[in-house]
Amino acid sequence: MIDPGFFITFEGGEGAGKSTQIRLLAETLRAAGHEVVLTREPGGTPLAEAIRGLLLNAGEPPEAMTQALLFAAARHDHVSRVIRPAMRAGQIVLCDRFTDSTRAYQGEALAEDALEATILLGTSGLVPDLTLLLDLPPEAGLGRARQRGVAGDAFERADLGFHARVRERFLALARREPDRILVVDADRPAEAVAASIRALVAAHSAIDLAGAGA
Ligand code: T5A
Repeated sequence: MIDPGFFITFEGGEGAGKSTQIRLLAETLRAAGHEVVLTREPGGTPLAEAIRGLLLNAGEPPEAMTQALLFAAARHDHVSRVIRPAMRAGQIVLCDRFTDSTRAYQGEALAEDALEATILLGTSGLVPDLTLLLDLPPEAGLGRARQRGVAGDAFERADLGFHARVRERFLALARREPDRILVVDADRPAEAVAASIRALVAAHSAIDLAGAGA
């Protein structure tokens, strides 16, 4: 059975503006009268948030397969307890990072078939209806993230070359699935990025952005 809800994921490198943009889109959708669930990965449930702490605050990141399995375990809890129920209830789910982050970050060290096997376990086959890839040079994103003055997590501390390769893997995924993954130039003021996102959502979904309260 096809769920009546709609599932949008936000992807991109560190500091690309995902949290900022997901909040702005949620405000627009709620003002238009939609029921919206805003969530994130790793996280979204108490168990998955605990796994997030293990992954991001570890001194040394665990091996890539251990990472992928922990992301999959967190995601399974998140999908089954939060995302699927919301989709069944006809809600719009906005998620800050999802499976494409696993492909872009853990894809460096793992063979594709092994990585896809962990992704399938974590999602039970759930694929986003739409993915907005916020793209900008990693220097700019890391600079933004560091300006907040919060100590970087285990992934943020990786070298610039790693983040440049993460960006390339995200862009390669967008080339492979151009109908699902839409690239947004995130190297612009937040309001300009938000306007592009509203236009893309309007053009690529049946969601009415100008509904009731808009
Ligand atoms: N990970 C995750 C994996 O390795 N595999 C996986 O499967 C998954 C799911 C998650 C880490 O886990 C890894 C990837 C990550 O390294 P996280 O805390 O979610 O960690 O990290 P980020 O997603 O990178 O979170 P950030 O908060 O750093 O980045 P955002 O959400 O992209 O950016 P945002 O909106 O918080 O903005 C950052 C700063 O920039 C400013 C904001 O005000 C803020 O100060 N800003 C702008 N400044 C100028 N112009 C704009 N347009 C701006 N937009 C925002």
